[in-house]
Amino acid sequence: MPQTDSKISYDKGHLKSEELLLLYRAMLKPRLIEEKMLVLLRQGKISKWFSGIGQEAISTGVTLSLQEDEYILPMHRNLGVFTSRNIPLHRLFSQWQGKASGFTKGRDRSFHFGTQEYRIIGMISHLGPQLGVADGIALAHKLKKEKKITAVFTGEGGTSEGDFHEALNIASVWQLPVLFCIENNGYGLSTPTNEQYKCQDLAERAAGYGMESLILDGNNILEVYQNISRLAQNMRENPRPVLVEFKTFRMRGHEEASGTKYVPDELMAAWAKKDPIENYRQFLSSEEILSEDLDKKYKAEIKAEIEEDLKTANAESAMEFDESKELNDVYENFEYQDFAPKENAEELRFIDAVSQGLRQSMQKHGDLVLMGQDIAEYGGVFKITEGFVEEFGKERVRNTPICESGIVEAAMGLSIKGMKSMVELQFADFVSSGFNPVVNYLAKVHYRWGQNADVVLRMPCGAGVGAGPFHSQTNEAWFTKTPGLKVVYPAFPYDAKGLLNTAFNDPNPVLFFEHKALYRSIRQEVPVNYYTIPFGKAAKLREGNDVTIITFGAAVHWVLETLEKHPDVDADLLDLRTLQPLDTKSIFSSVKKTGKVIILQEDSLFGGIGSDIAAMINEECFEYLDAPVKRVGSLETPIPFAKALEEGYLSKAKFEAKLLELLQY
Ligand SMILES: Cc1ncc(C[n+]2csc(CCOP(=O)(O)OP(=O)(O)O)c2C)c(N)n1
Repeated sequence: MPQTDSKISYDKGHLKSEELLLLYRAMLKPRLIEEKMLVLLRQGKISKWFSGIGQEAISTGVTLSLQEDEYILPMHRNLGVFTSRNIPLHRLFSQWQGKASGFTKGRDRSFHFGTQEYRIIGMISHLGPQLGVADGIALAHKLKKEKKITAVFTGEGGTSEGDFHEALNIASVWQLPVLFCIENNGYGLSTPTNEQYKCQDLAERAAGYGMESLILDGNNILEVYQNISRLAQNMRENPRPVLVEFKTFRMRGHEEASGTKYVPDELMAAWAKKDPIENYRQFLSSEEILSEDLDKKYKAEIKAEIEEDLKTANAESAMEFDESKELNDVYENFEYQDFAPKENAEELRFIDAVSQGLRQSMQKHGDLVLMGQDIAEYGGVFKITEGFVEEFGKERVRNTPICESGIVEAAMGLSIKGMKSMVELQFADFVSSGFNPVVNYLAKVHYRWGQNADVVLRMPCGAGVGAGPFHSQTNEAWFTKTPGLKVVYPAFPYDAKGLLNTAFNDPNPVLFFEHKALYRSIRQEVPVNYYTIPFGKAAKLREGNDVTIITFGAAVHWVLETLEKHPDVDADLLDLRTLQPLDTKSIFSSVKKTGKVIILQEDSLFGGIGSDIAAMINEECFEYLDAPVKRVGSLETPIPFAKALEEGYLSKAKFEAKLLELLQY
């Protein structure tokens, strides 16, 4: 190897001069952009900057090793991913300035965006969730036999999150072609590695998941590029996940304002000598591949491009607030298509209706994948997917490890690849273990950058079955308050089937609540054909003039029992069926007619949807009211196990008295 001042030893292998130069130029571009950004930051022209200076060999090396139509999920320091995919710089600048030509219409900042055009799926702030999203994209590739890999980045700090462990485990169990890239840059914000993890190298973790791993010098572009190119080709042929730990260093603060005081000077100085660009420049010049003139030419060209594109971005006007545009982008547009029920019907239990709807949706949507714990051969704990493996195969009916977050994230990944999916939560209570991706990823992704999340979460929920605090919750209120989600809550077999079919046609994330106490207790004639029911339309189960009763789920049946006992009560009974969208029209017109309203919910009272409905009625129907709006909810305690305690807890016990009280008002 020729003499060089380089602190990094390079082996150019079979790479030709043009390729070697291309790699140099690719690293130079993010560096020069960053240098410009630091100036703009000092001038107060941009608000925040996460620097990747010193880490360029990883972003550019990995990106250039992949095919252009392979997905990459980068982090906040991976500018080189974006520039290596040749995104026009003015679009990046507009994105950082919150302008319309960026990727989020000013709705999200910095690198928090995705673009299908460039096959880049940006992070959400929570760092970890994208690791599971990469699993979903890779699963789609695998199911479609596309021989593509997916690369996803994390810092070493992010590897402490549960998402990392879940994603690696899922990828390994399912042998998904995901390249997990850890950029180990020494610090997570101010936390050094010895306060982040205890093993020698993070690559060791792969063994625990039955996965291969590799450690690479993240400052050596040739080591990165050649190894990842080879590995990627191999993974395309033999799909499997691989964990790569890139050793590198973060040369600037976590973000510019936070500084680097906590980093010892000697450490900084040692790594400064290992700068990936300067060392490589010296190597190329010692090899007589890069002349001084060519180097100058590259720099001048890139700087000119930066200046030109900055002008374009600066000239673009700032975003203006338009309420209807903001509201219109929360959900992907869905044109409801009505499939009418036919006459031929059979009596089904609630549970059979759900199962039949699911089966017919699987038949209708060839790309629909079901995921959940024990849903394959075992048929799920409630047996809703019994026989599905025989009919649809194990690729589409997938048992999952016990990792709700990772699976919701994988569902998101499938949607990025245009596939539909269902996640069966074994019990709705366990959605708390997958809460973050539901409320922060699925719910916000369409508003942020126009990507839909075509996911149905099935939520067996509710009390009355003596199952205690962790198998009895009806937790719809955790989701009805989050814009971007749809929430469906049927009370009858007929509705359950039709609404479930609609949920799979709707391209948005739908939480589908199924009350366990109704599964085997409620029967109804259900058309055997495939039919749909639109969201946002309450069912009027009784027509009356004295009082409006508003409810949903199992509570509908409690009301029906009460009305049986009191045939003289002349009530309008509304079963909401869907909570988001909410049929406010039917609510208001009924209240305006009767002048009295009682809202019954199974959940404990405070902060439930009943409170919002009551507030809306007060605002919209005040002058029509003959009595205060009455809310009835369960006790403000967790849900107890013993029969008498559970009965005492439930709002069912209070409803009759409250109704009669209201009628007397
Ligand atoms: C769930 C979550 N917790 C905390 C944070 C705040 N935070 C943002 S970046 C960061 C450090 C990340 O370190 P690392 O993953 O090593 O990446 P690096 O910034 O070093 O590239 C922290 C603590 C966050 N964004 N998300």
